[in-house]
Amino acid sequence: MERSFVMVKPDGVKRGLASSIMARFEAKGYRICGAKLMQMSEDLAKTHYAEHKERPFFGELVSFITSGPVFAMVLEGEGVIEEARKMIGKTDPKEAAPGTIRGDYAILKSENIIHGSDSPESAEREISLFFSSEEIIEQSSAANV
Ligand code: RTP
Ligand code: MG
Repeated sequence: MERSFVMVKPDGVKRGLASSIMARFEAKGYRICGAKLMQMSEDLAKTHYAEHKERPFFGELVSFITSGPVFAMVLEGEGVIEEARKMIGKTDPKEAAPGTIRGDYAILKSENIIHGSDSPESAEREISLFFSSEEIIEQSSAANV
């Protein structure tokens, strides 16, 4: 079954939105198969966002994402990678539609509340970067009907 990596960023955790955001994914029907509050190290932040290392905002992005705890999740369900990105909304909250997480909770592109994997390759890479295999719990789909 398809899995994605989703993470409430430090701004979302500070504002007390982690549980509301997790609830949206559960209500949609995705299973939570891993979840934890964690403080990202600078090394982890640089590896996670390595695709942006040449961009002018890279330094700010790394300091923002390490500025406080994040709430990391592994979600499972059919089509979850693409659908979670739709639920998250566009990168710039000003362009994100109302009803999306960024559209409902954020204003600034630099503090846009949540990250979600953008492809099957990113999902696999990010899940293994943030979670050990023991931290991911297999759930039978029967338990979630
Ligand atoms: P994310 O990786 O955090 O889920 O966001 P995303 O896919 O929607 O956007 P991405 O292009 O991967 O950018 C990663 C994060 O970098 C910040 N950003 N700032 N100043 C800028 O032009 C700019 N562009 C991107 C955003 O905070 C974005 O979430
Ligand atoms: Mg991205």
